[in-house]
Amino acid sequence: MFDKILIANRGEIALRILRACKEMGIATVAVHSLVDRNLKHVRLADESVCIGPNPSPQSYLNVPAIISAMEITDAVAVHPGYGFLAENADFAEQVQKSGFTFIGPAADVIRLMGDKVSAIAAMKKAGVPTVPGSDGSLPDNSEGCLEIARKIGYPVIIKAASGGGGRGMRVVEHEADLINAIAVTKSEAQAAFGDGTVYMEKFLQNPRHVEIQVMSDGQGNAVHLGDRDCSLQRRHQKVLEEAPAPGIPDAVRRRVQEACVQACIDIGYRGAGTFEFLYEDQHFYFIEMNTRIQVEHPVTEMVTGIDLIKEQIRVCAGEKLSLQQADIAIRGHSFECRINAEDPRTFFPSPGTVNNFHMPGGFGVRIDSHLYSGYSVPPNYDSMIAKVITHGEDRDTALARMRVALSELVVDGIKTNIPLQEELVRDEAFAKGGVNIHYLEKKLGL
Ligand code: MV4
Repeated sequence: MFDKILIANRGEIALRILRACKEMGIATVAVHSLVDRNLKHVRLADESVCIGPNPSPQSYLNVPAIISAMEITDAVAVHPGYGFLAENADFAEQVQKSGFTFIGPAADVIRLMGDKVSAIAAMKKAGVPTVPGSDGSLPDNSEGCLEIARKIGYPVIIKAASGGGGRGMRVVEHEADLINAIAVTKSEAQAAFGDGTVYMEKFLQNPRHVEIQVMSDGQGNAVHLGDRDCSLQRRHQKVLEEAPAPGIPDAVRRRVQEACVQACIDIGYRGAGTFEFLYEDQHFYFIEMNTRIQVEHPVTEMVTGIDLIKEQIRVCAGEKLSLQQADIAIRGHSFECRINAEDPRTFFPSPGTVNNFHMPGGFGVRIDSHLYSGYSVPPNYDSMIAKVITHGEDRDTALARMRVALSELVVDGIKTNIPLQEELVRDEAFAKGGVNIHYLEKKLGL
């Protein structure tokens, strides 16, 4: 096992990783920007290093500073968390070339999944169901593109191969708009990602966002840990997630889960990963793979009883997967509400000092947060300040528990989205289960 891990992140996920390391007897190094010197995990880490000024390009994205911090502290591995450098293949490669271990898949696997065209091709080959589409990047000639779209049937969606997470895509309803839409998406992609490669898919009108969690050791062993429904989102930012995804027939679910496991083995995947699908009319359609631990991983931990961070660290240290598929059972239901420092109406970020923080508690309630009374939310980073997670023996119990938990939560001094979450957990359609990706934005009148 690793002697010492450097945590290349901040906030709640840095604290989550720190706790896992401590439980495993692994020494910890926190790296932080100037403004983050009083973060909870920095105080609790064995060592800490200031890696730069507040803007993330100069601190949490500063690769030389992070690798230098590993050298100075004798850390042997780096956990990237989510965001920042978590899916940066060049970072993973540099870490490895410097003689350290990146806690995640090999750099070339990150690269394979970062290019959505190659990711979809790899998944198709492994038997994972994909969206009917162009089967590779679009050709340069208009006639070829028109032909592909005619075969798929309108509406279609043009996506940038280097995009993902909702960046660089455009829906086309009519043939008359196709060629222009391709040209615009291409030039935007070239400007944003330095890669103008685009591909085409059938546009699914009312899907749900359902994702499958996997863990794999890169030595031929892989398992899935069930699914999550993350359909409640606004502008591609998830707001409230749950596990398992409600109302999916067992046979449909089993087929896609097995395909994901096979895909992990095929690509030599190592670590925690997530297969993102659109789910519509009882069919799964693969769209992207995330090669990191995700924000919403706790709902999977709650229903499986498995510590995903500890398992991720173990397999990335070269241990064989200790889990067997037959030992993994989904028990009950879990919800996660993301609490953001933002205006509940305008969604504008609202940094500032938290005068008073009261955490909910009780049976089946978990809070992942770095907040404490007196903590100042800086304006420089993501506005998520806490995750309220509940578990119950069934969906109604877990949801009732969330209503109680949110009613206890107090974050004084800054604006938060707690009022929005309070409303969502009382929403009738949401309580029934299975709302689609447009539900929240429609409800908000966007
Ligand atoms: C789609 C789609 C409909 N059809 N692809 C948005 C984020 C990126 N991960 C993929 N996205 C979508 N791809 C096809 N073929 C609709 C979306 C989409 C979406 C997906 C998941 C969660 C929220 C979303 C909100 C708007 C659009």
